Amino acid sequence: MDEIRIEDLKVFARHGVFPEENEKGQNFYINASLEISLRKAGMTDALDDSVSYAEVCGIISEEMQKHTFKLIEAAAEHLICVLMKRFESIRAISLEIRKPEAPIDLEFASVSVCLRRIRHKAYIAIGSNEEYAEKNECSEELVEDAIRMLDQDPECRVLARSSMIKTKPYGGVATKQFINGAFVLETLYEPEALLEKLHDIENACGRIREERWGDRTLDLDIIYFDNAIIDLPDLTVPHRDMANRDFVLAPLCEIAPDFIHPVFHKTNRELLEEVKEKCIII
Ligand code: A4P
Ligand code: MG
Repeated sequence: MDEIRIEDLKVFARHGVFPEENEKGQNFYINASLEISLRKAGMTDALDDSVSYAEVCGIISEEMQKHTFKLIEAAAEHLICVLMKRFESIRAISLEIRKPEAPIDLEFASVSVCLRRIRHKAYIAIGSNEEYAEKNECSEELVEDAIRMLDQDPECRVLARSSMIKTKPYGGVATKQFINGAFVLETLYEPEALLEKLHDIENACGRIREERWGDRTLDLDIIYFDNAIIDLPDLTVPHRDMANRDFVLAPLCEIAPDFIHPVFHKTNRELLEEVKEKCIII
């Protein structure tokens, strides 16, 4: 992949754990590597087909000075989010912040953090078949809240969503009617961090984990994550049982009918045609 590189951009800012660092300030040095296809700009010789490194340096400098973070980790995460939002053609960013004047009573050249973030696409199934009594919110409101919370997360953006459908409980444990849907997220989270984020949102929407496949205020499942095949103790992607569920595949077909399941090598449309148990209420 092509890259645009920025080396040792010097910014005077006030990040640090100690109050004197926030008051006095110090010099920080930023290295950034932006992964982006430069083929078109190479052919056209037009700045519009690339990313202006002057603008990137301006944004880094301004954001570093505008905010006061305790940790350079947080400053770096923030810079990456801002740059990814501003420049959609950047596929990945590696960003290093060096702090050579860090308050350490020993001889050292510099301390630094280096973060790398990649733009991913995750397909998420959403379902609810219980109201959140404490907040008096019904299933329709809960799914809207959850999608909004994800869209407002600095590391996520909802690119497209399906309509919501009514479905019969599947699996023989849940008793009440569900509403189900799907959406596609652009995200900078890696799969396990995304799952953690989804669990936080389920919890904020009153999810209590009593029994597997039981009634729930909110369920968010990762169906696909790019073309990844993941088999971890807490995470299986593509979702283990998705191919048996019309209430997952029909909403997915609204937003990605031709997406190919990386294990079964069939499109969502083909998988939907093969589902035997029908749960969608027409
Ligand atoms: N986990 C593993 N892989 C994934 C993944 N791809 N996405 C783990 C999300 N979670 C994943 O899930 C249990 C554990 O699965 C998680 O801690 C995570 O580490 P859970 O959400 O705590 O419990 P659950 O939802 O009861 O279990 P499970 O197996 O995820 O059930 P499903 O697949 O979510 O099915 N009928 C209709 N009509 N509509 C529905 O939406 N949903 C279910 C639940 C049953 N019947 C339904 C519906
Ligand atoms: Mg689940």
